[in-house]
Amino acid sequence: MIIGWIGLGNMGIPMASNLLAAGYDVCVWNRTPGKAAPLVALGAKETATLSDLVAQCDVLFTMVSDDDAVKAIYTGTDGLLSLSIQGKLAVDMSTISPGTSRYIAEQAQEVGLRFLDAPVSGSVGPAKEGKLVIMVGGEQADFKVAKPMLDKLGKAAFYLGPNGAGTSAKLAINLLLGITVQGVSETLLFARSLGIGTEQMLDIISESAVGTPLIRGKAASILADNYPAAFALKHMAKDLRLANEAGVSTPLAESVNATYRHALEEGLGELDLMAILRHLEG
Ligand code: NA7
Repeated sequence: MIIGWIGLGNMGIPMASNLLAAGYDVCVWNRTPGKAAPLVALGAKETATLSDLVAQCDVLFTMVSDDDAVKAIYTGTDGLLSLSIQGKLAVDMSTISPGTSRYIAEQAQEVGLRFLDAPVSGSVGPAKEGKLVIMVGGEQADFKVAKPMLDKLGKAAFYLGPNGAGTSAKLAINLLLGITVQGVSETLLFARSLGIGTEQMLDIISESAVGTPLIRGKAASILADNYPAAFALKHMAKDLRLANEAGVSTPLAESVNATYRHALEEGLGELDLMAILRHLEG
């Protein structure tokens, strides 16, 4: 089983590294060349074109930014579906709308490509440690084929039903993430304006019932007012927008969606989502 990995961003690199470390043969391709060096050093083979990648691989993983990127990879000119791909399995781990997942699955079926939507919860740290949470939609038989590989990427892989079910669950969990990060930010600012220092408040939150690994993990970044992207704010904004577009009544998430949109407009998109605190500080 030779794996093709498409998308070498913040998430793609550590995830593909884990498959290499597990002993899989991995070929890699990225739109912008020059990002594969750390993987090539671990034994990956970099291909110059998607066509070369497809010719050499049985299973294809995609981990790219958003709906437009996934459409470009699958249905764009010279995209995967234009290639000789019948009988292979594609696993899209990007976070995109359930509608786009279903659309790609339908298009894939027309050319005999099996397709799973399998987005992840967890950012760069869990990706490096192989501790992502993976939510999968598609045929159960295909999930069983992918499962041994998913087990090298995550600590849990949930099979949820037909195509679009994985991306639906991902939007739901990230709705909670976006709300939580704004909630922590407002809590810290509220405490600060009443004279309680941020470090003390973080300690209190951490020891309380609402203390979570997420908040503990962001504490150093908050105290240093330094937000290198573990999960870029622009991607969180995208996920909240997609959740909002699902048309379900979520009053809190709608308000949080607006905050992230304003933070994007302020130019904070490339920073970690925790930079929402900097945005709210004004
Ligand atoms: P990054 O670090 O922003 O990386 C994005 C990747 O997507 C990167 O490899 C990009 O290639 C690729 N990309 C973006 N647009 C395109 C198009 N149009 N065609 C092909 N490839 C593209 O994102 P993360 O790794 O943090 O996140 C990936 C997903 O997981 C995302 O959905 C998150 O919400 C969760 P480039 O290097 O720019 O050429």
